[in-house]
Amino acid sequence: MKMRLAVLAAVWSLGASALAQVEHVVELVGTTFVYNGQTNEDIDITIHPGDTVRWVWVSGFHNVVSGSPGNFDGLFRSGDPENPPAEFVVTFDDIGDFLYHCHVHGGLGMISMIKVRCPADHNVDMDVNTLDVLAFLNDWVAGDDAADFNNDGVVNTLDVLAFLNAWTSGC
Ligand SMILES: [Ca+2]
Ligand SMILES: [Ca+2]
Ligand SMILES: [Cu+2]
Repeated sequence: MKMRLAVLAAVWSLGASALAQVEHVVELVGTTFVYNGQTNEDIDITIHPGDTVRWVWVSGFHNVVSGSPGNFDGLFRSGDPENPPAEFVVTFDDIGDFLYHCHVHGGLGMISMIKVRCPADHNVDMDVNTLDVLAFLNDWVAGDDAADFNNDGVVNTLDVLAFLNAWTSGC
C-alpha cells in the first residue's frame, strides 16, 4: 500500500512539473520581432502565468514597449532604443493579451502580442471550465500533440493526470 501511494505521488509530481516556469525567446531582427519562424503580428505565442519572455536584439536599433504605437500602456518598456547586443526580460503573471511594439519601427509594423493563459485553459478563451476538459479529451483521444500536456513528446495517461491536476487547481 505504501508503495502504491509512493508511485501515485511520483506520478502526481510529474504532472505538477508540467507547470514549471518556461522562458520564451523573441528575437529582434531588422524591422521584425521573430518567434518560431513567425514575424510581428503573425506571431502566435501563448504562454502560462509565471513564464518569462526574453527579447534578444539580433540586428537593428530597437526597444520593446507595451501597448500599441503611440499608446504606451505603462506595463513594460525596455528603455530607450538601442543596438545589439541587448536583452530584455519580462515575467508575465496575469492572464490576458499583451500587445507590444518597437518605438522606432512600430509604424513599419513592428508590433506583436503575447497571450497569457492558464495551462488548463485548453481552448484558450481565458476561462477554465468543463469545455476545456472536453477539448483536452478530444485532442487526447485523437492523439493530437496539443494533448501532450507535460511536453515529453508522448501523449499518454500522464498527460491526463497532469491536465486534471492543473484543471483542479483552477489555472
Ligand atoms: Ca477555456
Ligand atoms: Ca506527454
Ligand atoms: Cu525596431
